[in-house]
Amino acid sequence: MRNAIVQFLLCGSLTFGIWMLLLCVYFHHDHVGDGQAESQEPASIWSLEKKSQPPISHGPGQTPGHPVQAERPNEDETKDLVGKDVKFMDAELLQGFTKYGFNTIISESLGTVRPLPDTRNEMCHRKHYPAQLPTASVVICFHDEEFNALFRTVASVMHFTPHQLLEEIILVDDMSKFEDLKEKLDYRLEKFRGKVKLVRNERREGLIRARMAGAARASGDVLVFLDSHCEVNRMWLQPLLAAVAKHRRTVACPVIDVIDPMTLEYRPSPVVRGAFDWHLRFKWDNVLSYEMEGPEGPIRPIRSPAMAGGIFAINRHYFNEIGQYDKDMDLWGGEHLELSLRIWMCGGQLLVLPCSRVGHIVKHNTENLTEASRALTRNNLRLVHVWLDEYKEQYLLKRPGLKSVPYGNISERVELRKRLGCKSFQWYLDTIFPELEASKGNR
Ligand SMILES: *[C@@H]1O[C@H](CO)[C@@H](O)[C@H](O)[C@H]1NC(C)=O
Ligand SMILES: *[C@@H]1O[C@H](CO)[C@@H](O)[C@H](O)[C@H]1NC(C)=O
Ligand SMILES: [Mn+2]
Repeated sequence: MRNAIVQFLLCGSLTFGIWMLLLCVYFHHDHVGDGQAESQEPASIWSLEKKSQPPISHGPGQTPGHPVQAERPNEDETKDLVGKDVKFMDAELLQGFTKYGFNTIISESLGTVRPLPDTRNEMCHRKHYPAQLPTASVVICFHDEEFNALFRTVASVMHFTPHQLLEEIILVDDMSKFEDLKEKLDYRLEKFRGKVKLVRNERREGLIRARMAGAARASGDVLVFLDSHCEVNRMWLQPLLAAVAKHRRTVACPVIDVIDPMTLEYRPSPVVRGAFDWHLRFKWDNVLSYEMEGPEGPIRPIRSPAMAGGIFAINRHYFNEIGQYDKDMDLWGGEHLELSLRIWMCGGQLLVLPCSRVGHIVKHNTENLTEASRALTRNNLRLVHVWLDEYKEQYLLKRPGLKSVPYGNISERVELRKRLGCKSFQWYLDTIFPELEASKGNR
């Protein structure tokens, strides 16, 4: 369908193109709504668009009147935005959106570096970090990413990271097809020679295995995973490294600021914690008030039941010890929740560091929905069968269609869980995420 849109545009049928876009937007919404009723996994554009957009997003799944909702973009806002601007949309803009999921005209005009607003709380300015911190290997995987967005990700890391803390940036090209990501990228990365390594997969592995490939080549003390359409902000790395250095089993996430897909405006996000519902859909949740008590108040690290997606820091050896990722998961989706459960249930902790800020483009999905949906279903089933204990039945009961969906051999992961001596899912519910248990009735 995407090709059809492009062709029609080339023929000058702009009106038709706009209608198609509106239809796409409408269809996405429709799909999100339907997803819950069907036995198939919900195909939210947010959860699907994970490679590019880990469910670092917003609206769907949040309860109405949620205070966070007003401050974070949600799907309806995005729809309005697209709807409002659609009359100004020219063919190039539309083509960029279909190909990359955001406004590539602005992305090109911004170039490779731009000034960013300091979105941190004032108290962060007075915070000091140890002089001796571990070094970081920043791992960025990409597949057919827009050149400037990718390059800005790398350039912002180079710009806002103290040289001595950055062991390397490892770029993993997960079999991109776009021409500008080949020689042109090699050539442009020359200026970061010595710091940036580019690894190219021989076949499409999906985000999960691409990350593992990147991690396997890293030599820094701490692995820091980023999406390929981010801009890190000032002092982004020190809070993450300090948290990981303090407790080896701490996994540290920054606050994810919003980069608007239409305007590429960089906007602050409130400090929220990651959560999910009984459909395993990620959502943001309010920070419990006691988490913000004490002298540090609003800049205190927040315990988070789940991570949003692909942006976090973890001790490299610890990452290996707790079993990296499930290599039999496909493309993307579910792996961030699987890792979150594994961290908490197997003796680690997951924190959001309010003084660390990383901007992330809230991309629209550009992937093949059939394939993405299939991968998400498979990945979630693997998670459910390994980690959910008796709650597995509860998950499957509402989705009889999933009973016959194959999810591969999970014995290695079950073995891993035993070997690590992990606690039960009931313990996780009781101790880390009681709000999920409480929401059982209205799931
Ligand atoms: C999406 O993937 C499915 C299965 O691989 C394939 O049959 C279908 O043609 C693809 N759709 C598009 C639009 O590429
Ligand atoms: C699953 O994998 C394990 C080893 O990882 C193997 O021993 C076992 O036979 C496999 N099970 C099936 C049904 O293939
Ligand atoms: Mn993303």
